[in-house]
Amino acid sequence: MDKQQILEKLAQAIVDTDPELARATAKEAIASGVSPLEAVEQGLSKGMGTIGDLFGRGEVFLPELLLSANAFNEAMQVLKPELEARKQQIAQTATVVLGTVQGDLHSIGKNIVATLLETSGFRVVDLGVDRSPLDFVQEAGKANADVIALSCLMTTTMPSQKAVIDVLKEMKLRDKYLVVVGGAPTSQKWADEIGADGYGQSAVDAVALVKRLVNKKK
Ligand code: B12
Repeated sequence: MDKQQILEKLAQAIVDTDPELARATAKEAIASGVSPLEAVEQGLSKGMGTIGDLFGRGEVFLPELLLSANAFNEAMQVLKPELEARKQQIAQTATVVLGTVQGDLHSIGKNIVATLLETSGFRVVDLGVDRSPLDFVQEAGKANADVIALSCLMTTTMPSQKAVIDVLKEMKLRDKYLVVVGGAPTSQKWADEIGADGYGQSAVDAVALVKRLVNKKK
């Protein structure tokens, strides 16, 4: 099976909500020399996008979404150690406090961002999901963070990203941190609108963005 077929099989395992197939195909990908990053971005995430579209059109329902998320996590158990094994040895000094914003329970994309930032040498404090604006600000202070990274997967929770920036401004802390946003409904336009320092479309973008902003601020 060539690389493209393996990536398609990974995506299909997510659409078919099949954890065994997802795990086995992830192993097959590694054994065949497919990069773990490509397996995540071009395989698993594509499948997740497809099931999300089917859900959006009312063709599948919440239980299927949950099962797809489960299959995704199964495959990640194989791929995460492979990503970590490729960890870059260049020591980064920056600390990133990352979480999904208030009202939003989606964690898969955030977890990938956390893994890639870590494997690129950043110190990551993962706050989990559904965290209030004040939580972000307080935890950033405790961690002596350089960057606050906000994940959001629903149009309805986008205002929670803005709320973090508003709280930072109110507390006169806005200049202390770089704030980056991401998640499917967000965009560069949105980042500009709420006064964030940057937007990343994918976990790979998130790493490039944080590197660029941190180096610029030094
Ligand atoms: C999986 C999923 C779930 C799972 C989540 C499991 C989990 N542990 O995360 C479950 C089943 C729990 C779920 C629940 C719900 N969901 Co849901 N879900 C999805 C789905 C299908 C995929 C999301 C995902 O994991 N994608 C894969 C990852 C890898 O991609 P990603 O998250 O976009 O992350 C990448 C980038 O965005 C970026 N990124 C992410 N974060 C950040 C942060 C920064 C700083 C940067 C730079 C980059 C970055 O990097 C990541 C990797 O490349 C989406 C559809 C979609 N197309 O997004 C719907 C979707 C987000 N859900 C939706 C809905 C409606 C819900 C529910 C309300 C359903 C319900 N009726 O209960 C609940 C909400 C619960 C809540 N309060 O949050 C809607 C949202 C609609 C809207 N208003 O915008 C969507 C779009 C589906 C749809 N088409 O209608 N969901």
